[in-house]
Amino acid sequence: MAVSERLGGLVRLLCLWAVFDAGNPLLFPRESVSREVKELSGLWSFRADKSPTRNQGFQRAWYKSRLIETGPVIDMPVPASYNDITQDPTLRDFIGWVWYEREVVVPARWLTDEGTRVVLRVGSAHYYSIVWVNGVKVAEHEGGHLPFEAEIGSVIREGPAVPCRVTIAVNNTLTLQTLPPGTIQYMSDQSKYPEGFFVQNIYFDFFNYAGIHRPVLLYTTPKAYVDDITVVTDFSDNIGLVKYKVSVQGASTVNMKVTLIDKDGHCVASSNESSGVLKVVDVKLWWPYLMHENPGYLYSIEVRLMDGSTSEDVYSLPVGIRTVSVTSTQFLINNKPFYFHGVNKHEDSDIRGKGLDWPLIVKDFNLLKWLGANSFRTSHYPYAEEILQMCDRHGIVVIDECPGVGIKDIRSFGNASLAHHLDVMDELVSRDKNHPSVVMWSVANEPAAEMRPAEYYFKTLISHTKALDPTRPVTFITDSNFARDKGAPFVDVICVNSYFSWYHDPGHMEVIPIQLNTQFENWYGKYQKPIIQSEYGADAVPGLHSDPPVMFTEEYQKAVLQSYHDVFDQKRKHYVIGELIWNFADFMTLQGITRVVGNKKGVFSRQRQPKAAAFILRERYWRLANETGRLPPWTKYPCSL
Ligand code: GCB
Repeated sequence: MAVSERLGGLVRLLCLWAVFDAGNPLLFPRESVSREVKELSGLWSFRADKSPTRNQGFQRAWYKSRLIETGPVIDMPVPASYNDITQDPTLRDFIGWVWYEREVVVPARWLTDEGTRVVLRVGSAHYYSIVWVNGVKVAEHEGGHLPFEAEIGSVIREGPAVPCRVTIAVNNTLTLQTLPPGTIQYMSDQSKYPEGFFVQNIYFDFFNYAGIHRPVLLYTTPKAYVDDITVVTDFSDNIGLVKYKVSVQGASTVNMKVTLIDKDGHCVASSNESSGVLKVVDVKLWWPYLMHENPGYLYSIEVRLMDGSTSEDVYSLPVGIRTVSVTSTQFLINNKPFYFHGVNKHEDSDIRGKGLDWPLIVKDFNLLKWLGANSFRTSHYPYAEEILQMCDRHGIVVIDECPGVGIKDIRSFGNASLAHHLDVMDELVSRDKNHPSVVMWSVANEPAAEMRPAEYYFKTLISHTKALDPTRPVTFITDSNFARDKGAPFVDVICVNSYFSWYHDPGHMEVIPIQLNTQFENWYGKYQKPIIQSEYGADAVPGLHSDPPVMFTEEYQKAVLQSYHDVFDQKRKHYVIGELIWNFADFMTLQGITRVVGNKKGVFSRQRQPKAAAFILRERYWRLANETGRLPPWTKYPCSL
């Protein structure tokens, strides 16, 4: 390897010195010799505040005593959406504050050992949350899908109630300034509506599930602790480069040992500095699933702090060494062209709604692999960190989307909305920056980008995101309406959704080749940027059949996909770099005349059974994967996984 090439990698990395500094760092809680984790998953007490103003809980200070002392409570599982847990339709469609409470026995040592920090962390709650411990407010957070935490050591030591009481109030109301936005509409005509009737209007196509969706837990660290780690990787020939930066809280000077460890447990590089570049000889790169015989290779970087006393902190972070870049016609991972053959998903299932559920997560990964999908987009919000960790390990490539969905009202382009959107991007990048699977940020889905303020809004949002993370491309997802291209000049990759022969020219599949060709030529012609078909598809009610195909049957869904695929095959020779089906599985939506118990564009049913389209997609994706010619024979389709 030429010396200049090696230096090239180093210089590239050193230029990234100032990145990733925004956002409140929240390392994923991991156990280590210095850190304990106590999960609070299970049954919590629950009450929805059904008072007309939804404010009784605050007026009567429900957080000050046990919830059961201020009124009736029911059992509520955490994590889970509360909407589908009971038989009560008013709870399914509830808008306003709900109250959760759980008592926890905190290990005595956590209370007596002043050198231990005790942190309460909520993986995500929809959408506005306030948290009290023993009646003392410890945290307030706006927005779902992202974690927040509070150090509670001083509160639990003050009046060591046994057990200690955690109360969380969560409000799912959406306004013009929230993400996603929504409006509350009161109907005061009492000849038509009952007294106090109001609805939550939303401008997105999934059920507005609410509650505590991801695990709540307590974890400990020593007083001096690893607060954040940022890792950026590169390579040159067989040398891997891991640029890292560790931030420490709770001590002005500490001794540090940073070690990079391979999968077999061998130390491959180390340092005593809080930032620097670790070099890995004979590097094993992180490769996507089906692009390499050994996908998802992870090292781990172990940070060990010694503050001179006996207590030390140890934190280990998985690290995949890979690069991402974009040309005018290609998406490159490790300098090799990568074609996205994948899906759009939702966090959605029967009963649990958006609650994190391990059996579902593992089933979905098995289905992704069966399908031959190498990627997905986290439509339309950040998914659980546990899911991204699976992607890292299995080599599933991710387009990581923020909850900027349904920005349709001109009032949602104001300064307050933009400021919140920027904060959410800070939180998202801060949470997900170290995942090798995350290769691109998506700042919004199908906003009304033809509106006047949209240009300033998206220019600011996209440039802010690029400044946060110069190592990954940025996109925003547009529909095929060419008038909505206001964000396109600023993005690195154009992502277009279209539903030809469905929302337009319903039943006329003969328009697909013409309209899809026009779509691609327009966008590429104007912007000369690579394009991903980020959504396409058709609803199919499982088991509904018709030949010749008609809308809503499995045959129609299959035929729409095949027509799209013909055009993709022409365009992927030039500038189309990916195709993501809408959707992986059927999912729940608001009730409405276009939805028969939810959106049925899944290639799997909501219960994860394949429709005819799944087999079409499976054949195609394995064929596309085999074209790379880099798969060992045993991974070739058909195979048993
Ligand atoms: C879209 C949206 C997605 C919808 C889908 C549909 O363009 O991005 O959220 O669910 O269309 O099925 O209408």
